[in-house]
Amino acid sequence: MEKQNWWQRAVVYQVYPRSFQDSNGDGIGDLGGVIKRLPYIKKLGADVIWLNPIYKSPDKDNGYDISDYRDIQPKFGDMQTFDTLVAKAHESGIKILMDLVVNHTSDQHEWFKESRKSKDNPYRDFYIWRDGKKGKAPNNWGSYFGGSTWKYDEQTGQYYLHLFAEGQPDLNWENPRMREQVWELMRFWLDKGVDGFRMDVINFISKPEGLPDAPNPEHALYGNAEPLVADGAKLNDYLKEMHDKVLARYNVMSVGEMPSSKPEDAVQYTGLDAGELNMVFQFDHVTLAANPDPRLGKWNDQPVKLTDLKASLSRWQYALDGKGWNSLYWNNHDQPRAVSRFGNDTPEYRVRSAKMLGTTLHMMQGTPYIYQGEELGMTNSHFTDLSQYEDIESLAAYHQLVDQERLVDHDTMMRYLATKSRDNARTPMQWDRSQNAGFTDGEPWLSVNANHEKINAQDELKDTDSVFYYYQKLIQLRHHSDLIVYGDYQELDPDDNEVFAYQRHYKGEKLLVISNFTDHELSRDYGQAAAQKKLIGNYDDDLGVTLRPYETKVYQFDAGR
Ligand code: TEU
Ligand code: CA
Repeated sequence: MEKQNWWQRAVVYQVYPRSFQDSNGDGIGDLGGVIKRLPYIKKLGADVIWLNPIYKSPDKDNGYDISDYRDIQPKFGDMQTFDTLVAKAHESGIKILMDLVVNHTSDQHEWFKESRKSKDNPYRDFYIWRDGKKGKAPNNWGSYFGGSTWKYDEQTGQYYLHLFAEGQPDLNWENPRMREQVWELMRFWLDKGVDGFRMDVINFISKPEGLPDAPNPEHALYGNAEPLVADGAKLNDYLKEMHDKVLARYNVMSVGEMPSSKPEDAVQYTGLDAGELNMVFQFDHVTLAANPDPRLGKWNDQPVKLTDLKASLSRWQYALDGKGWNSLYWNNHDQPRAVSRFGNDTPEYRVRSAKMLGTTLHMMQGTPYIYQGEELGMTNSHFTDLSQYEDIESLAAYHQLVDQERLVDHDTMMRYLATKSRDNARTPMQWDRSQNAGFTDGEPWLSVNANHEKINAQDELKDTDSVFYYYQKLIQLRHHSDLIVYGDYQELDPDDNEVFAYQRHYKGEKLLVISNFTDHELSRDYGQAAAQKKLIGNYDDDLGVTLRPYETKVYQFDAGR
């Protein structure tokens, strides 16, 4: 390979603007807040900020339902504030990645308003309209947010497709005029100086010919159509066209969100010479816990087996090495908090296990993503009352599984939500110990986690042993090491269900990473005694083959050893 691109050495910090920092007391984070906190992100050392959608939106799905691609959500600010943000970020050497949501728009987008007017409207074919079948929906697909993916529209007597909420109609990518509009809006932002895109469910844009029934109606909730709509026949063509007509003309980065894509698919999309995308967000390692009942979709509270997690991450490391490029993430705005899910968020082990997880991920090959608050070891929200949840997915799932289908009872569902709800990641950023954690002077749109008195940026910035400074060091190590950026990957002892160990090689040098995923002491010998250097670890001293609870350590071996 050895093709060097700026995004291969970069670390991305994900900002969920709604929950990051409020600057005007309305309880909603905004662009002014992001500007205020740029020095914090700079101090951490991240190279890129990925902003979740900040466009004009009715907010049915927190901005993933866009009504105007060229305007800013008024709650978040205006175009002038946005331009200031980009300028200030660039002044501090930080790039800005926008969220591109073009599998669907809002039903309030002008295109859709036109489209639904009449069958011969010039925008009709911007969306996917079908006749019903015997008075019912055109097929049996279930939406991610409950019910059918089809919504009947009185005005023209046809149904439109929405894989997500009713207010999120799917765009028709078969239509070249529609695609041209997408290329134009991408150029609009790139010409403003943004540095690339994270592309929402971009592997869903090519729908299967004829829109056939899904073979698994029992998965009615949470996208039983996923196997059919993911990685469709024309996806490569669309991505190549996007690359040739837009991306190739700018020095920017692109990451496609791709639920259920397999490594073989990702090699095609991210192939270093394929001319499509730079990397994808795969979902393997965040969809491991199997649910005994497929009708429940993602809802369960099963722990993940370490051997499964290792196999999953390793599979992607091997498959893309030298051929494509990985993105590395433990969590984001859709996933539970890393330390609560894969580590241990009790007071005794939270800090140790957060550092252990960070190390395990950041020493792999790929571009690491840090979700806001992960660098503080922020935990799941631990909500106990349904009224505390705001997320459309969580509420729709409760409604369908508890009220309508009676598949689970209230208490069970509350446990599932506490484990998997997207709101776990969306509680406000914990800046300090004050009542609303320094997030807002007003009433926060989503409750602040009570543990902000113990877990917050202000305290961590005063403590040299904090998760924050540990992440800062992880980032610095990557910036200065070709071994970490480019080295190949080799998993050690795949059957070990307690320790995740792997090594990396580059030009004769070797990196050895050892992480204890348990709360007890273990002993493992990978020849660490022969290392020249210990790069980082989460205990001050080193007991050699002994691994204390959640201990992690990284060793470097010189060339020729
Ligand atoms: O998520 C896509 C996706 O696959 C969702 O099913 C998501 O992973 C799921 O909610 C997890 O349980 C993207 C966005 O990241 C998400 O916030 C949006 O709601 C969704 O697309 C629709 O735009
Ligand atoms: Ca605000």
